[in-house]
Formats: sequence, C-alpha cells, structure tokens
Amino acid sequence: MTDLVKHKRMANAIRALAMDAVEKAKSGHPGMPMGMADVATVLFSRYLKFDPTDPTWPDRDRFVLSAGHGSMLLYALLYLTGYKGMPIDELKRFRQLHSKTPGHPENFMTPGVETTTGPLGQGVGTSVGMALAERILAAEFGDDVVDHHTYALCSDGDLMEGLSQEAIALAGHLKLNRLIFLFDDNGISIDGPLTLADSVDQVARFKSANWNAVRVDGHDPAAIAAAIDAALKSDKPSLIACKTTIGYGAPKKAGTSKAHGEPLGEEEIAGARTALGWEYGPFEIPNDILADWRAVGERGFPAHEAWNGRFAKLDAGKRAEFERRLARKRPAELGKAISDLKAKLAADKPTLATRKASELVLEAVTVAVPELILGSADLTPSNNTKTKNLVDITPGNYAGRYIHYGIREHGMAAAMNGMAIHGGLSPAGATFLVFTDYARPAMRIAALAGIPAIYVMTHDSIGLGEDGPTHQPVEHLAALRAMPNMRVFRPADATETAECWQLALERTDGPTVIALTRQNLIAARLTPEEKNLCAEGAYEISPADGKAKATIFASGSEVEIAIAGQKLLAEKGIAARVVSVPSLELFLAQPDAVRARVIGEASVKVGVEAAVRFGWDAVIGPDGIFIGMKGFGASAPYKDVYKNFGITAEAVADAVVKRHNA
Ligand SMILES: Cc1ncc(C[n+]2csc(CCOP(=O)(O)OP(=O)(O)O)c2C)c(N)n1
Repeated sequence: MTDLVKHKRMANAIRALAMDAVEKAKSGHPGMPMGMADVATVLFSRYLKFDPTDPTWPDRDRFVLSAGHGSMLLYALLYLTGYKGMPIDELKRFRQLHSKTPGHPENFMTPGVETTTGPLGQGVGTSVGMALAERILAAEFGDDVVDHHTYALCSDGDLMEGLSQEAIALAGHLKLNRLIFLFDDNGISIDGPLTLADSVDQVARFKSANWNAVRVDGHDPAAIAAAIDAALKSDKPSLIACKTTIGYGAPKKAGTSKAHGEPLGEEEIAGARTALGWEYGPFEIPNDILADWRAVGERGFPAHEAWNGRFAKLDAGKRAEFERRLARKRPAELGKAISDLKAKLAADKPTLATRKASELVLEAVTVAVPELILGSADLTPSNNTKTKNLVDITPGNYAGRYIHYGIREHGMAAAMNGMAIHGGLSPAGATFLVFTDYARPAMRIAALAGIPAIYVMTHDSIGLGEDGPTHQPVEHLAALRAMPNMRVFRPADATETAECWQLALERTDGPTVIALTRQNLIAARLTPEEKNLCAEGAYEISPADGKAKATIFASGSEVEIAIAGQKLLAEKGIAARVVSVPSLELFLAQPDAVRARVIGEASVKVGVEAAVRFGWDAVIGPDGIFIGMKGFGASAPYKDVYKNFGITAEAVADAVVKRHNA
C-alpha cells in the first residue's frame, strides 16, 4: 500500500466515524471533520507530539479544536490513537448525557481535550495563551523540560469573530512562533457560502499581524506537510489556510452548508461510503487501519520517555517546583506573606483606594507566588497591577511576568484561560470593571471549565467619578455574580483586599473577579485578625452597641458609608450592626447556620452597594431597604455623584429611622 493510499484510508476512518456518530445522535456537525480529516491525519500521524497513555504529559504539543462544533474530529482522533478514556462506545454515545463526547469539547469531561470550545473564536484566543505559557515556562525551566508547540484548528467562524483579531495581533506582536493555526478554509458557514458576509483575505490579514501565512490544498498531504515543516522553522506564528471541501465525500452535500450541522441522512452516507471507497459498517474500523492509527498513538512514546529522563535529571528543587506548579498547589510563603501584610495594615490602618491596596498585596504575593503572571489591557497605571519586581514580557523575550495585552480585553481573558489551562502559570489580568463586558465570553469559559484565572477589575462603581456613566459599572457585579462558578470579591479596605487576594490565589477550581475602587477608603477593619474573615463571603465588621434593631449589609466602598450610617443611627439611639459582604455569592453558598448567624435577627435590613439591587434580596429580603443604583451613573467628582444618587450615610440612617418608626 502506498503512503498516499494509507493516508486516505486513515483520513476516511475519521470521516466515517464523524458521519456515523452524528447520524446515530441525530444531531451534530459532520462537515468540518470530513473536510479537515486529511489535515488532521497529517498533523497527528507526522507532527503532533502526544502520548495517549498520559494525556497530561506536561511537554505534549497542545491541539486546540477551536471550531468546537467539529468535535467529532477530535473524538474520532482520540479513539483511533488509543486514548483509554475514549472507547468506541463513547463515540456511539455522542451528544448523550454524561458521555465523554459532549456536543462541543469540554476539557473537564474528556481526557485529551485541551480546552472547552464551541463559542467561535475562543479556542483561537486560548491557544495564544497556551503558546505564551510554553515560552514563559521554557524561559524559566529550560528547553529540556518545556519545548512544545500549540496547534489550533480554526474555521471561518473563528476568524470572523472579533476575538480572533485581538488574539492574532497579540500573538504576532509577541512572536509566538510555536503557535500554528490550521485554518479550515472551506468558504462555507451556516447561512451558505462565505461570500454572503465576508470578503477578507485571511492570508493578507495574518501577514499584516506579523504572522507567516500560506495557502495550501487541504486535501493534499504532501502540501500540508510542507506547510507545517515551514511553520516549524518560522520565527513568527503561522497560519496555514487549508482549502478544503466541507463534508468531503458526501455526494450531494459536500461543498454546501447542508453538510455543516445536521446528519447527512442514510442515503447521503451510503453515497459517501461509495465515493470514499469505505466498505465497512457504522462505527466499524478495519483492523489494519486501526493498527495504523494505534501506531500513530505510540509514535510519541520515545519522546515521552526521553522527557522523563531529562526531567528526572533536573535539579531536585526545580523538579519539585515544576510539580508544585502543575498540581496548582500554592507555596507556603503565600499564607505568611498575607499574614505579615495584615499585621502591618492592622497597625497602620491606612486610607487607601483598594486598587492601591491591591498593589501593596501584589508587592508581597508576587514574591511568594512565582507562577503569578500579571498584566493589563492597557490600564497598567490605573489598575496598579505592575509591581516593582515584575519584568515585562516582550517579543522574543519571555523571561518576565508582566504582559501588556494592549487594548484587548477579550483577547486578554482568552489568553489567560490558555495560560491557566496550559498549567504551570497563574494569570491575573486587569481592566476596568465595566469592561468585563468586553471579556465576558472568555470569562464564562473559565467559569464553565473551572479555570482559576483572576480578574483585577478596578474603577468598580460610580466612585470612579468624572469618567461618567460609560465607565461606571452598575449592573456588572450582579451580572458576574449570576455566572455559575464565577467568584466575585469586592473588598472594603486594604485588609479585606489582602484576604480576597489570598482566596483568589488559593482557588483552584474556577475564576475570581476582584473589584477594586479608584477612590480612597478608610480602614474598615480595625482589629487584627489572623483568620481570613472574607472566606465566608460576609461577616459582622462593626457590631451594634446593644441589641441591634437594624443590620446594614454593604460591600466594598459602601462599607465605609454603612459604618458612618451606623454612627448617625447610634446618635439617634438606634443600635445597628454592619455586615461587610465582600462576596455575596460566596456568602449565599454557606451552610444555613452560618448565613443565619451573619444575617442576624434585627428586623430592619438594609443593603448598600453602589450598583443595582439585583441579587441582594436573598440577604435583605424583598421588603429590605436597598440604597444603591437604579440606572446609569453620572459624570462628576465622585462625592457629588454619590450624593446625587442618594448613596450616603444620611440616606442609610434616614431609611432605617423611617422603617423603625413605621
Ligand atoms: C460565538 C458563536 N456564534 C455563533 C455560533 C454558532 N455557529 C456554530 S458554527 C457557525 C459557523 C459555521 O461556519 P464555519 O465556522 O465556517 O464552520 P464550518 O461550516 O466550516 O464547519 C456558527 C455561526 C457559535 N458556535 N459561536
């Protein structure tokens, strides 16, 4: 059998499995796997460094299926190359409950799936972070241990999404030459031919973003291999635009949008079997082809063994550090750094914006936690994320820990996903809280996939003042809290900022937003406390003098207002207590007893937050008093803005008095 015949038979195995699985599930996307089968076969059989017996081998090449709707391509490859977690039965359960073959790839469901994709563009953005992580870790641990490539298979849809522009611009600028995109250049999307909505020359576009970019016939194995060979030698990231036919082999539907996202149907599948010369039944892979694929799965064994040998020879301290990083274990120094800082803050009681307090925390924790990689989407001086000890990562020089992402919030968040999911690094990226809207789709992937990214979101309310309502978040806290598995912290002072950072860094199973003020806040926590009081999401920060008639719940900058309101009430003879709520949703997730203790028994309940009420009723009840925002903010010095919207200590006290007397 010639190499070409063997290649065709191997590629047809992918095509057949994709057709059959989609047909059995009565839903799915056969077109992309059938179109890209040749490209995938070349990549996996000749280039991709991987070991199906150890899907987490740290130095494996990363393969990201950005066009997640073509998930059957990946599942077929995992089965064919011999991943234990992907027996043929899982392909037969494509898109069924609790299968390893969900509609779109989910890295937390399926060993061998590197990241969760489906929302177009995300895989592209994530792969940039993976390629960057590889370079950063190689600079730190050496090429003997970290020396791999990142391949992303992307579609027209991936490249039409705005995120792709941010991602490719960042990768091109940083010269991430180990990043290779295999673009399924089939000219078809759901509505029909791409010409309906697009006339971009992708090759020219990528070249202008400092990429190497070529066009090849995506059904010609030699041409595909030559392009990958060239990409591997390039000093820039590479785009290989592979001209393919969607649904390759399907007699009537190939080359049309009918092949994109629905079962081909019995007749068309029979026709494809004939056209491809595939004479086997559904899900049947003949022994010789399976053996060829299994041999592909074994191709990486020697490289893996050699890596094991090099890793074993590594200095013991370095080896332990590498393992600690991959296990997402924090160094013991973190706890001590936070304790020391809290002791100092308890003594100094500084008046500080929490963004500035965050910088103080970072001065300490960046030393304690070397895997922490910071960055900002061009708001470094406002976000206070760059501490003195952090060196910039620059094109070609990755021995640093600070990333200037440019004005690319979405690209930043997606790249952070890639860095965190690559392993070995802990990314924290910053912008204004209002611009979480520009990063939200990648943040949602982090929440869904349990990725411990940290978002440092400053200018967290109308308290940012003069920039006005375009920049003043009002619904963002509620929107972020509504996202499952997203943790939102809004610390009230420097001590809480230290505690929230500690909780964010110790979290391993999902992302965290830390919302920080632009404006100064007085120290709210007056007594030193070794325990992390933010860990339950809420706690009594200022007890009542006597039996409390009212409880005032507040977060962040409004804790100061709540405490001032408490004083005014005391002057009027009404005892009130103040509960700081640095994380509403963490608090709501506490056991009943904890919630009951913190909420207390006072009949008057007030919530104070310079944001919309949405979500607060779970604490204050539907008849609770809420002092906050009902609409967008206004442009003025922040104290005037607070007054204008009635978020003041007087308003708190007046509302309590009125309710108390009612
Ligand atoms: C952000 C986002 N928008 C829309 C979709 C729905 N969708 C899935 S695939 C697709 C486009 C299909 O075209 P292409 O990317 O070229 O894939 P192909 O048809 O070649 O498989 C769309 C709009 C999505 N998955 N993600």
